Amino acid sequence: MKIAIMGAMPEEIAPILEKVGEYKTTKYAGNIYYEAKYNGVDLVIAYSKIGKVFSTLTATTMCEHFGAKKLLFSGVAGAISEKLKVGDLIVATKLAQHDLDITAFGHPFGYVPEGAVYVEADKELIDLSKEVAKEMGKSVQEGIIATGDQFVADEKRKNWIGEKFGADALEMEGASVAVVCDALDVPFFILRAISDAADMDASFSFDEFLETSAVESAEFIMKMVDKLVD
Ligand code: OS5
Repeated sequence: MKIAIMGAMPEEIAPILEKVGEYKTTKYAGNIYYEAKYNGVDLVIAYSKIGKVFSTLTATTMCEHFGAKKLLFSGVAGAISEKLKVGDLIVATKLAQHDLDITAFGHPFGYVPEGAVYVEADKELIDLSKEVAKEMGKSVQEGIIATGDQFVADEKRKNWIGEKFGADALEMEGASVAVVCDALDVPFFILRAISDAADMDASFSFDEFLETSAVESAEFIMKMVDKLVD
């Protein structure tokens, strides 16, 4: 079984590449894919570049071209919930696109006909993450993640997203990856470590904590891989 591990930015997959050691690189459709054998399991690893379009392309490529049968996303996010602080981990139970808006036709935010506002992540992978959290002695929160093509650095926008979608954290790729995996029947898991509070200081906090938070997320994801291999 091949497992895909994706991030959006180089910093989000760097700790994973370091952990796997040796890999083969393949250029495909404008991205680099890293194929590795890790504890006897085949991995395909890539960063997509930022946003919903690039992450859709990468998730689709990992499943359809490289044959991934499960997809794990590792990265950072902005916090909405007051309970989430920099460095904390959040596992997405379901994801929504906060910038999808055809409300002029009477539809709710995040909805298009024949789609759904929320896409649910794989329950077995979420259960596995609880075991991993216990073994690592880490507290990992579960919650709703909202995705949009926008770096949110504004309290009002963040609160609106929190209220409209019941979201606990926000980022720019998770929901598009979720839509792809759901459509292709590939179980998926989205993990994010908090880098900022999506407020007026977000860009400074992001710059300061991108690397350390990305490592937090990547270490947890690799423990998930260890468990999946067992
Ligand atoms: O991937 C984007 C979404 N990520 C999660 C996130 C987030 N999303 C929305 N709002 C927030 N408050 C969020 N906090 C965390 C992180 C990432 C955000 S976009 C950051 C862009 C930073 C950057 N721009 N240029 N570079 C870095 C340098 C560069 C230059 C050339 C090639 C690559 C990088």
